[in-house]
Amino acid sequence: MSKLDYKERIPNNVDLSNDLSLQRALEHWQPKFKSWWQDMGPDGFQSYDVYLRTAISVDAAGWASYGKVKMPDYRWGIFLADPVKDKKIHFGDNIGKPVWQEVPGDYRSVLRRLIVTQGDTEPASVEQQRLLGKTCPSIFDLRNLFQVNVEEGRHLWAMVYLLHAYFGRDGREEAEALLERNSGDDDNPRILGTFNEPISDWVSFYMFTYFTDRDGKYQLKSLAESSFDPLARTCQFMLTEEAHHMQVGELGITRMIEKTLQIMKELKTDSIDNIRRAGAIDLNTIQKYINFWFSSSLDLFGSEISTNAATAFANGLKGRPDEFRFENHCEKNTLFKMENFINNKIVIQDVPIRNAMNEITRKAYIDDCAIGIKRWNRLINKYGFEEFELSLPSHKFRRSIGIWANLPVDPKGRIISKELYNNALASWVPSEEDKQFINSLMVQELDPGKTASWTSKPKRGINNQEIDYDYVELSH
Ligand code: BYC
Ligand code: FE
Ligand code: FE
Repeated sequence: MSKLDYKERIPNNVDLSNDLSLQRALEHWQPKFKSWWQDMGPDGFQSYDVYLRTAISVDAAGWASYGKVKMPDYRWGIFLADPVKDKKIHFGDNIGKPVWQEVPGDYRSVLRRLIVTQGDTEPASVEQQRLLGKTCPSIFDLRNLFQVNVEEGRHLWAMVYLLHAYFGRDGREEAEALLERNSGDDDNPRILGTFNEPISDWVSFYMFTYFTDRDGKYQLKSLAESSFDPLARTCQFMLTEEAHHMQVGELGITRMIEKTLQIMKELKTDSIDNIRRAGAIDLNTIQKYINFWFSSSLDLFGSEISTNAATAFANGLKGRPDEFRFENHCEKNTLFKMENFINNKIVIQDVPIRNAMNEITRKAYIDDCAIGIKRWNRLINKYGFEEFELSLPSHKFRRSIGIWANLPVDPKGRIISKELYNNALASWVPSEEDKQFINSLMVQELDPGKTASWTSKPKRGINNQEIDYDYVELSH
């Protein structure tokens, strides 16, 4: 197990001090990152002490240390999981050959595209969440937001390290461009759709960390299988940080639902108006936010049938999440049954598995998303409101990428008329009115231990601290 070196200007476990030109290149990028963080990172709170965890080693158990840090002083660095001796390629056409420590010339541009796409999402999410501090429902939540933000910043560092260390001049240019594209920018937006959607309220933040960070989990799992060993090891370590982001989402949604149920029980009502008047969020509206962020995140897996995905698998650049669970790691002439939409009809088709990798990953993701839904329904039952059930909409609903893109499909997965679809959409995803209502609830609560009206108090503090501990120190 390697300890992380925090004495260096750029903390790392890649022996940076022995590669002076790389160190210099990264030290050149570092101030640009810091100035991006000031301009595009969390608005406000930059001079406050925040109770943050920082990695101290790269093994899965006990890697974190907790303490109060000002965000700009966070020790962003470069941490890769420890190497495995004599590691071999374990999927695709090159099974059994040694993994690569350098980028093979043939795969250079594809690998760079994957790393840039991954890298682009990290700062994008920080930009999307930039204003949320102004409306935090508690300082517990505020601290969680900032923890997620600094770690996404570190994920950016992870990809920038790979670009600088292995892709020469174009890598350095791509690293600069990662700070130049901006979420939602008309002229120079982020690469993937979801990362240009505004996250202007905390309901969206929880949904994003539940659904979109979970895409992160699945993409990182796929890249953690890569034959390009530095990429695999980087992603393995990123996954340990990712788990927390999804927990923030799951806990946030759970607390919000719990508050709604308490109000429903107290007032003996399921009327949307009554619930809203009491300052809570009706389950109907929560379902709409689920519909929005889930459908948007499904697009992040790419097309169901993809030659990009087939090539990436064949060449060993990107595997399936948990590749070891599959029997056949080559999948040369194997087939996968999937639905397709041809000549206005849904047909069942056999597709080469290699071309179906995006769909296979998406299916694993959907099953994972369903776990939280099941838990929330159990909670709803516990409060005695069995007539309500939250659900994931169909994977065909509101898609913009792949087979089902731009088809009028309802949340149950039925193809309907365009007119019906357009008229009903505002009842399936948050309408302007819903958003206005949600925004009216978003008031900043900074009193330690207190929580905004629309959510319940967490049951446990962070790292065994009291629930009303001052996770963000406001007197500074
Ligand atoms: N929006 O064959 P196709 C995370 C493009 S999240 C816009 O369908 P492919 C995080 C695609 O780029 C994880 N464009 O798909 C979460 C391609 O364009 P080019 C991020 C899209 O290539 C929260 C074209 O359509 N990591 O970490 O097999 C907070 C045809 O591509 C979209 C990665 O994404 C879209 N939704 O797969 C912070 C991993 N979808 O090249 C962080 C790296 C597709 O023809 N990326 N396109 O111009 C990849 O593995 C792949 O690029 C994708 C797409 C899975 C995204
Ligand atoms: Fe990330
Ligand atoms: Fe994340």
